[in-house]
Amino acid sequence: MAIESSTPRLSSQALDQLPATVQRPAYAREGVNIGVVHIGAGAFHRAHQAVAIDDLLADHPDWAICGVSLHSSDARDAMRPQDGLYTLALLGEESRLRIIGSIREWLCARDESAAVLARLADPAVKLVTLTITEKGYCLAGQDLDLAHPDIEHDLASPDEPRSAIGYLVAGLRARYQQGIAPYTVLSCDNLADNGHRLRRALLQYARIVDTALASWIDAQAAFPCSMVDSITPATDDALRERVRHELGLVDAWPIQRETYTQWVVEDHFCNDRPPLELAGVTLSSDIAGYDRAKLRLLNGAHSTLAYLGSLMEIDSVGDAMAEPALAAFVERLMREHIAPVIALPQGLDAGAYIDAILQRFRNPSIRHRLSQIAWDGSQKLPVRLLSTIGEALRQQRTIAPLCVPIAAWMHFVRRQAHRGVALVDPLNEVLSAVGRECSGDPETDVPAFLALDAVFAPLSGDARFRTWLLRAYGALGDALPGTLARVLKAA
Ligand code: CS2
Repeated sequence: MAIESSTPRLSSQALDQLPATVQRPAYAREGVNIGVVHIGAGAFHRAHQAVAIDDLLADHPDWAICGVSLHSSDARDAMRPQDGLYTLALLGEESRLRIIGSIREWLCARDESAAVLARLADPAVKLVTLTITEKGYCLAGQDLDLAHPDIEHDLASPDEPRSAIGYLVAGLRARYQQGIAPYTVLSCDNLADNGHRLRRALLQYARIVDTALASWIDAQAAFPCSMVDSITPATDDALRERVRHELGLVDAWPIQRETYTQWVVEDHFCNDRPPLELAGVTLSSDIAGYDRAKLRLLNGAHSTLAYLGSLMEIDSVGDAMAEPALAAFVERLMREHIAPVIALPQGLDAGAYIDAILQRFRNPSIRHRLSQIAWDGSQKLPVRLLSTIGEALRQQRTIAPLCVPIAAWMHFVRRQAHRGVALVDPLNEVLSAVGRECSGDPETDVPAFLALDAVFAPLSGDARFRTWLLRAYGALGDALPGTLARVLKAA
């Protein structure tokens, strides 16, 4: 965005002039040291993990963050002129602004690769966290996708990596060669078993680069799993304007999120760690249950709203929840077709958890666009909905309603392709090609999607899945946006 010259910019110097209502770093920023490297320093990290660290720095100054973006320089270019400071708007009944200072250094790996590698090799860095989204792991099923262009590139030149895995291994290799203890690698992405999957992929890569290094990583490094939760709508002009108005300063890239936040981390570190529990983080020996509940219920419901809502030409989660048939459908899906199928963590009251999710979706202070949630469907659906369908099939339960959001995604892909709109999805090319060929006839369209192994592999041959998907696709296909509500009532 164009920065107005007349309004001063947020900076360390400007902190003293902020209104008293605005919370600011409770520590002298020049006195903190970098102990964490974060790869993927986008909105979610800045709204979530960076805030937990910000809470700790006054008493634990050695855990400041070096925020790395792998490809885009946007965050670095926006943050450096602001001394790395940014505004977080917490949106709830009492919305408030807070200035976050925990990211002390901002790097873009694309043009500062040496600086990133030096940070990763720094013995003071003991933890590397990641939010690189599902696609950033370059996986094909459970394995590393060796044909992924970034992985191919990195394997050919491991000292000049492009991918997150390439960077993590290059950093570990430098530490191995210099006798420095490895860092803990903590995935904070919406991926089931995120730590285990990352460990497996990273070891596959390391074994190709150097078997002795791979053995060292296998024996010495740790990859805890974690569950992250906080709804973080993309930054928009309304937020920039609110921040400018309330601070009297320009912030080139403020962030917004709901007040609710949760971070559950498996207590399995191979090096020192920040005292995360003091920042409200739950350390647990088994996070699989929390992870499942969040991914299948909240994220499953989100993707359902995203695709059905988009077909109904609805813009945001709040608007979708104001559509009675859609709200009722998503609630029924969670209560009757997801929660009973999945193993929930002991002590979690599924009813209350779902109530809370519905309330969060209705948060009137938030405008969370469905188009943002609709991104990367090919990566999200297997984790969020297809895994539940697989379990429901094993339990001989009905899967009819669970097939509705999958069919909605197929129609969404088809509609975007026919409108000539590219999808935000790593499989855009292949999906758009399938979508362009779709005529609306379930008998030809659905099999074309099911042939996409990367999305449907374990389920595509299941006759019950195919039958219910054909029905759902047919029912949605006949409906106009205004009449979709009737289809949902019957689903
Ligand atoms: C959303 C998530 O964009 C999406 O796909 O479902 O980002 C969701 O808001 C977060 O996982 C909530 O913790």
